[in-house]
Amino acid sequence: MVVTRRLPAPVEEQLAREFDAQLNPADRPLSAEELTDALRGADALLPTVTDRLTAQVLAAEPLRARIIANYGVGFNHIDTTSAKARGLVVTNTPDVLTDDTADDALMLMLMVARRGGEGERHVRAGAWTGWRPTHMLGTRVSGKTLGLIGLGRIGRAVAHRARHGCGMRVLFHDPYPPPAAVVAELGAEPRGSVDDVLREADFVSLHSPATPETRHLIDARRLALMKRGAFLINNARGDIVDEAALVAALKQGTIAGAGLDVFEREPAVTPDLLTMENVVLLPHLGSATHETRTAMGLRALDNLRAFFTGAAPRDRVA
Ligand code: 8YV
Repeated sequence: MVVTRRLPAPVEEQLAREFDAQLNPADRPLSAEELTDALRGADALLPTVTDRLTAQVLAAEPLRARIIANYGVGFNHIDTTSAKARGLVVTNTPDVLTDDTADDALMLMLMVARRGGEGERHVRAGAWTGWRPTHMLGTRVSGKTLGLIGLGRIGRAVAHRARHGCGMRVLFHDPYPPPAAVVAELGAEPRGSVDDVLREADFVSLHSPATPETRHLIDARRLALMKRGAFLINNARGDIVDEAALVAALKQGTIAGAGLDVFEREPAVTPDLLTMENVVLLPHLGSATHETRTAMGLRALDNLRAFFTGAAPRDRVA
């Protein structure tokens, strides 16, 4: 099996015990040619978000691989239609990263509203002259209205934290909502459209998968629907937001700020964002804890183990 990136040590150790695993100790991203070679030479590939498994890569001939066990819940970097056409099974790693990713969304929300990033830069720059009643005032989070676009596993974990931790009112739109009992227990209020959520929310947090339908879901028109004092939070996928439109909206004061963990062209970030104080920028840290990154690896391993013992891998997505 080919493992495309360096993984936490307990995962690599277990992989090496159970499989003939080609690891990547230098952690250098593989090129398209190297990914194609891996599909030609190995029975399984364990890739992640930085590996673009396009139709062209998946056209590898002769194809030896039978399973792509993705490390991560999102799999928009894999052309699943082509994978299916080639008879490749694709799995992901849901559940284990839900709580940490929800924590990350809360962190972004609190940091941007309470000017956490800006304040930290201020202190580190030696610019702080001392406490004063009017210094660096931000926006209250507690008791405000949070609008969730997507109420899947992560959206629900964010709703729970926001409601019980910050006493927020939670609205959501999801074209595939969870059962009514789950929504009722969360105390989240459904809205019939994304636009309806945007009009009412003080904070909008994105928790949809990246699909052709959600590409640039948040565009100039929708940003203009948001309240002028509202903040946009995205730790789902960069593709969901039209980054150029977001930059324009931030420049024009259409919205108050943004907390971003993901970007359209990672690791590139639109240069204008780097100079804006009302924007929090994190390097795709959603699931980045020791606990979760190990659990993600072990979950990918579970899928591989099941597949090669002839059982159905529990996280099959294609
Ligand atoms: C990962 C993620 O860090 O799982 C996902 O979809 O975005 C993050 O948890 C990374 O993208 C690995 O796939």
